[in-house]
Amino acid sequence: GVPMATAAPKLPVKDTYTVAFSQNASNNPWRLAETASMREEAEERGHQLTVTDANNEQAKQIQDIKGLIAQKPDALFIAPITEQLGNVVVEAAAAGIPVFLLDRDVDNTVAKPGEQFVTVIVSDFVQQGKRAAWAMAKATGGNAKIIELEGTTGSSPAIDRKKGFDEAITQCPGLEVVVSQSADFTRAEGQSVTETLLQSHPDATAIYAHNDEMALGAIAAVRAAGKVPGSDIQVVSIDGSRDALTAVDAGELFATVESNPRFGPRAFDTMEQYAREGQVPVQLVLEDRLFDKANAAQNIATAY
Ligand code: GYE
Repeated sequence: GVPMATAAPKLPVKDTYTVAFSQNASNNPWRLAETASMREEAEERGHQLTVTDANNEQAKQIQDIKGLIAQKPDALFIAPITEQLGNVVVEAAAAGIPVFLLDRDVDNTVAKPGEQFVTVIVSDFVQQGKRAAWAMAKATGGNAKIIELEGTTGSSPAIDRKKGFDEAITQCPGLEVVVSQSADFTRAEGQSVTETLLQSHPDATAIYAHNDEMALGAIAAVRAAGKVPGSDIQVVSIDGSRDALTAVDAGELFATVESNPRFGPRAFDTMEQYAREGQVPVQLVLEDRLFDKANAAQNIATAY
């Protein structure tokens, strides 16, 4: 089983807590859904929640976290931009504040779960990458020249979604990644990077995007290049946002592997359990679904 976090700073049992959340960006619906889930759940439970937004800038996130540490919250949630944020997690631990990582990890040689931070609550990003590859095999009949749009360089989902996809396609000799480039998890870069890559790789027949926002930008670029998304170019991505489910239903996106952003209930359950029991597993993995033509439409109404 997963080891338990016991050596991180303790959290006393209280009725309500002062909690801080360092969010890394608010530039996509996934981030907004995560922040909303944290706020709703905090309010529901009577916890006081302070949220900062790092604007997708690592230097700002480090400053945000230092500022939050100075406020001495009972607990600190961090959604780190990249794995490079270990040092500031160590600072929080040194200040006696229990840290919980949300949706991305840090370099565990710098800050360890169960020691400098309590736990990390994530999806299985390697598995998501594999599922995206299996969907790609299905979409293309196992033959494709693939453009890969990577997430933010150095972020754990970008690293692991690439790893899982690469591992899975070793079993599919007809699937080949012809070029792979970061588009920073944003729709605008997804579009501009795809525009460029479709010109340098006119033989590409598919796009694997590490998140829905980049896939939606890519679909716009495919259309602008005079090609038809879903027939000339097959597109597969990860997240399960409302716009992506709509694109699946329209036949422009073949599938999106879910990466659930609604962390609030799990985050506060874990925090309260840590206070009560003094230990929780050092990693908590969320269950994700797959959205394709068969179930996209019926999930649009509840999507973010
Ligand atoms: O897929 C993406 C967001 O870290 C799991 O980050 C998260 C990813 C998510 O910007 O849309």
